[in-house]
Amino acid sequence: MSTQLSSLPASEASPREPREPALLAAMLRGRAMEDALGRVSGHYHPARGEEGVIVGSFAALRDTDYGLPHYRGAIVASLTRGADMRRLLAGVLGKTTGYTRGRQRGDFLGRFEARFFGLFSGTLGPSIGYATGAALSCKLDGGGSAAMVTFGDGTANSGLLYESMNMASMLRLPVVFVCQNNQYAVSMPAARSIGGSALADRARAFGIDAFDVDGNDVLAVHDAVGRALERARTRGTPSFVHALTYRVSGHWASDPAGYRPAEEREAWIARDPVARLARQLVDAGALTQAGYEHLSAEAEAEAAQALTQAQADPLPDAGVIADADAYVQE
Ligand SMILES: Cc1ncc(C[n+]2csc(CCOP(=O)(O)OP(=O)(O)O)c2C)c(N)n1
Ligand SMILES: [Mg+2]
Repeated sequence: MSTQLSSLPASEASPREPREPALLAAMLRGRAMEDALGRVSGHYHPARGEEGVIVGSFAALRDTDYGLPHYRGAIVASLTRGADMRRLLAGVLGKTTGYTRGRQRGDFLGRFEARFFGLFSGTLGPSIGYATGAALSCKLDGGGSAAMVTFGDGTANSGLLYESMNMASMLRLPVVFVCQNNQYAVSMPAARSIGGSALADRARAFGIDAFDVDGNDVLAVHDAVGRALERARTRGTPSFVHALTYRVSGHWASDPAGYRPAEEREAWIARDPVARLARQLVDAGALTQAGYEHLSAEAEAEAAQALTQAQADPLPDAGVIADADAYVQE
């Protein structure tokens, strides 16, 4: 499956390649890649169930925009932006063939040359500041491009979000803040950690346009983020998109997540974003059930092959890790 979304126009279907099949393929490939990884890494933080937010938002970027993903789903976001699946998997396994050549966790960083930045440490929050800085550079470069950052509900309590929203409002920066609210921060429910008004209201308090969107509806996310990015590119204004979704897996692949009710998880699995778009396409006659199963099987075969290759790739020599940076190829 070779559908690339990096050139997909924001919030509109290309006449030759309608966005729905491309978004479905991107979600299926991302899920298959993460499932393959989950079989060999219990420490990996899966984004299962959150693909609607991740794919919907990152597919709305243009090549000239900056994208800074939340750590959960960062490799799905990178895949959506055209990265190579084998290299993404190799990065998580610490191999030299990963985009960071084994110097930094591949699920924390990404494909730098695609204007795709990740976390530079395990600390959550700074990427919101980096995105705001990237938006300032877009503005200083004369406009026409934008920056987008996704972050979790737990990270939404970081002070840097509020400093960044204030700066974005006052300087009119072309930045889109997207909250990937999966309703948990490790074992802490968002309902017990986010005080006061709704997250979108917090953004409005800074004079920023803010929208709530169903995060399990990839088309709604793609529309909302696409419109916000277009406003940022053409008018230079910031936006905030609050996308409600659910963390179907544990905090990491081997977390049994016994701290939350099984019925809650089951109710959200019934709203799965991948199955939902597939059903919409089948109901509309744009895809057959057999066609859907073929696409799924194709994504799984691609992921299995990419994982086998990544596992066979070499680890870096211990000596080079400390004396070369993660990105620069000497
Ligand atoms: C500043 C900071 N505080 C705490 C942590 C530890 N930590 C790692 S993941 C995580 C949960 C973050 O929740 P959220 O932002 O909702 O992301 P999710 O894991 O749900 O995708 C926490 C608290 C951290 N990495 N950085
Ligand atoms: Mg969360």
